[in-house]
Amino acid sequence: MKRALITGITGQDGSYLADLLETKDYEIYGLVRRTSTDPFIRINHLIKNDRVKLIYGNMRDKATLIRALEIAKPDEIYNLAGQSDVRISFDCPDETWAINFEGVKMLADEAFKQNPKVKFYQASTSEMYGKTQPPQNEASPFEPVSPYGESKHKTHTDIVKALREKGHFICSGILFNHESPRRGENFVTRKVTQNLVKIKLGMIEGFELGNLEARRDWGFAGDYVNAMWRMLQQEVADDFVIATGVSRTIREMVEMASEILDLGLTWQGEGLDEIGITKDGKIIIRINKYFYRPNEVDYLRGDASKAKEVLGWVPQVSFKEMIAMMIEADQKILTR
Ligand code: G4F
Repeated sequence: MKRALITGITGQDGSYLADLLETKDYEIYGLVRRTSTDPFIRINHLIKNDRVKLIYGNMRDKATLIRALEIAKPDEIYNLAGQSDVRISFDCPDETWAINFEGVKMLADEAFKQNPKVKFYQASTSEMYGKTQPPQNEASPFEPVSPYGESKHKTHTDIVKALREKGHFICSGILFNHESPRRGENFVTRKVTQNLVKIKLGMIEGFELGNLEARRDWGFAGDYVNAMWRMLQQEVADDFVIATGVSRTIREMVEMASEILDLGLTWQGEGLDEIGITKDGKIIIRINKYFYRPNEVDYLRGDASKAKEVLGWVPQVSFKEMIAMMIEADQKILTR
């Protein structure tokens, strides 16, 4: 039986990955940070069935990482822990750096020290491309524009590439945006599905958004964790772009969610004065400068041909199916 250590197991990706590894009969260990709220909501089903063993730890605390590795004795490590909120990284650059770079360095150095043969997956990101124009693939240059993107880029070059040159098995999964009903409420897709459902149910009148024109390549998180696993089943470690190849604006995403809920959304005005109105004439969306980034990644559209060719990976869930799935889940939660 293979043993896996997942950092960030309570997050969206960690929880889907744990579900996947359970079906493959892994012994699963999860690194969990202590918080004052219940972080286990996404993996409660696995805890109750005793399918994951949780170890308290923190990417900023080396002793806890050493201990987690000693307990888990992993064959595979999936490093999914991180400060993953791009907007917040502008407010908290030091914390972002400490977790996304220094923490990974401590974990990877100690992991290969304890077991030089361990296979290591590093959660890299399309945010590293920054201003690079699409389609972005493994050969495209990186031009990050946020502290988050910079921290991930430096980890990709100075940790992943450097350790691989020394002969270790370490991969970067350059994942484009991936969403699901388990997505955190601060990310734009979930914020939109949740708030539109609340509007439909008469729980709120409206909500605010930032830049509607940025383009993202959105896939389903459940598909993307499958790509992570495939990367670590290869003989040779490598980096892979994971994306759908289709890009949409935030505006188009909002329109699709509104259409599924039959809100009859139309737009009026421009820039910060733009509003979204329902067919009943209610203003449900306003624009707030606060939600704009100091520096924006304007256009992401990934080319995942290499993942298709080498890993045999192709996305299974369409964008519309994913948004519908998120709306259905939010309806269930909010009418409970
Ligand atoms: O949903 P987002 O916050 O995701 P973002 O910044 O693209 O980052 C996500 O994907 C990355 C992969 O490229 C990951 F590495 C990262 O960890 C994270 O998972 O924002 C998407 C877009 C942005 O252009 C943002 O400016 O939506 C725009 N947006 C417009 N209004 C908003 C809002 N984003 C948020 N979070 N909230 C808004 O009200």
